[in-house]
Amino acid sequence: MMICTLAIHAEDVTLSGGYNYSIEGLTGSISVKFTGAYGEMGLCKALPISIDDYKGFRVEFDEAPPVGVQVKVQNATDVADTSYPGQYTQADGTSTEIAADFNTEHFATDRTITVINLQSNDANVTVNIKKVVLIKHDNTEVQTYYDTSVGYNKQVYIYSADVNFKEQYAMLGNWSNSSATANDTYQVTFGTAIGADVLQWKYTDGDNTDHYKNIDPGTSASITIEGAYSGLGIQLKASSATTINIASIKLNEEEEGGEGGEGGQGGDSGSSNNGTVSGGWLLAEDFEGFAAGTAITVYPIKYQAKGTATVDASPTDADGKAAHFVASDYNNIMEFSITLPEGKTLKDYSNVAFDLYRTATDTDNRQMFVIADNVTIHQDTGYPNQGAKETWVEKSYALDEDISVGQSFKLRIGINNDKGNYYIDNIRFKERVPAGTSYNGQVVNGWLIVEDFEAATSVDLWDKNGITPTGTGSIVANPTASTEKVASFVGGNYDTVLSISVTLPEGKTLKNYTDISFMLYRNSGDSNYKKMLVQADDFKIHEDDNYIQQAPATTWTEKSYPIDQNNTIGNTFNLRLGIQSNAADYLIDYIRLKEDPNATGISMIANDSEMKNNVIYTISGVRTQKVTKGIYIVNGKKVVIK
Ligand SMILES: [Ca+2]
Ligand SMILES: [Ca+2]
Repeated sequence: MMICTLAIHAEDVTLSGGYNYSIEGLTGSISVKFTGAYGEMGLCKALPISIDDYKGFRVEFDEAPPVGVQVKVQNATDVADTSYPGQYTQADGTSTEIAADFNTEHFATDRTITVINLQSNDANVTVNIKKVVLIKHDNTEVQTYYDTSVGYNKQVYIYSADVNFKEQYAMLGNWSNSSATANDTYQVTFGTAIGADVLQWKYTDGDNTDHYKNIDPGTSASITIEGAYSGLGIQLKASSATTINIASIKLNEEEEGGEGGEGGQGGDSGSSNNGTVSGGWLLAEDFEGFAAGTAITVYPIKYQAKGTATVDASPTDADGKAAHFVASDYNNIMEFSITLPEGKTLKDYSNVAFDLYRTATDTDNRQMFVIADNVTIHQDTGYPNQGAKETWVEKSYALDEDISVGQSFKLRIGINNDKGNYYIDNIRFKERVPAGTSYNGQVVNGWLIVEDFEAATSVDLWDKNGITPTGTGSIVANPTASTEKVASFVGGNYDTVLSISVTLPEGKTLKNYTDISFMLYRNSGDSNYKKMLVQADDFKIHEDDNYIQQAPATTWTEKSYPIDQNNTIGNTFNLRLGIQSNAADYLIDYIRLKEDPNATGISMIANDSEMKNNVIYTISGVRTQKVTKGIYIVNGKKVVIK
């Protein structure tokens, strides 16, 4: 059973062991990757030893280590000598053992051995150590254990099943990380459900502050610790001495898997696209890099933190992950650690956006908060509906040009609702762009950017009575991002709105899109309580039934409307949209169409193990449990099995 990886990046991290747990309980092999030339790791916990007690050693490997890997044996005299003498026994490239008697001539004077290390003269060499034994003069063998605190230029993976708790509390390891940053993530996941006897885990940060978290009995769990910890230990508390299975302990992302050939997965997560930029949007957090069940910090707007926040499977995609908040009181939202690219601060971005999915139980008409550290980016005025339930809606908020938030910060997002039950995904930031940079035609997060006005010099008007439009349409500077452009409409006659000529990508019609979205900014002089109209040519997408407040004044608000699929609008059309007002003074920007995932969304799934727990039909409509190569309908979605 090889589900355990313990991956420590040794360039800047050392594992110095723990207490009250038994490394003897590690039943599998330890895999060591030497990341640099002359990388080294300690092979022997029992040092110092005397050659009067032992005559030699043997190291067993799963496969023959390459020539260039050697065992180095030294005494204190050798260690003090900068020419590093000692006894070196090199791998022959074919044997799965490196073994030797201690050189009695070399150790004739100083008979106490202080170093037995494994060394690789070459970088990027991985070996799997099965067993290390010391051999006594009567040929009896004593198994010894690795001392992973010794050495450099190595990564250590331990492939194993179980760790024995000798007592109630066990420390799983101490890490020190001289170059730790606030964005580091330490993650421990359990390969099997942990027993009810493991109650709690604790970690101690670099300031020696203890942090505790309870574990739900009998459930698989993972622990995620984020922060700039220069020293860190993880302790589990059990009700009695016991054995638990550790699936993995990782610092940040494991660089690569499978080199040891045994890196099986236990509750592993998908790959994240964090850090990628698309259509001018930086994707900051898609949660794909987290294991399901990972705890998320709850941020209290006031009073103390309440509620449950975890990374869970996406409600619409069993393979995807999203942040899930279940409230138990008002004044709590989720908190995410964001680190922008090198040299950037929040001033370099004009918008923050994310996807919001409200479950059926999430109650309506509560306020959205978006806070970066202690700077409030957005708080709803009034109590608007945050969007349709049981579907993803995009929420986007403008960032002031003079916002003072640095490269790394805590982003606190959520709805102030004691009955809150919602998901957040794909937290992203729009780069402030130089004048004239348009992203029209690009697709960001499934949304086609139709018109951002960055390359526009004028905007047309349209009157629904077919008469000459009344009012003035123009391109003006964005009031919250002065280098950017937006469309302005001033005046009106209740029947005139903006008109934008749209050409969809080749082969697409309006039916390929399920929603339209744009940003609205009402200047302070804009007359309130008027109806919004959105139509494509003569096909009405949306018109308000009532005279509602479209948005609070002097802030950007996202407007989003579903598109009835019962339309015959083709590849090109005139998009007519705006507030039907006789005293209008508003801005519109960033008009987008949401791609229909059912029209375009054949997703790729790598193997059939990911298909478990799904409702699967063949393309001909026969329910099946087994899949081979081909196209299937999984949970109502078309999926290609490679
Ligand atoms: Ca996601
Ligand atoms: Ca714009």
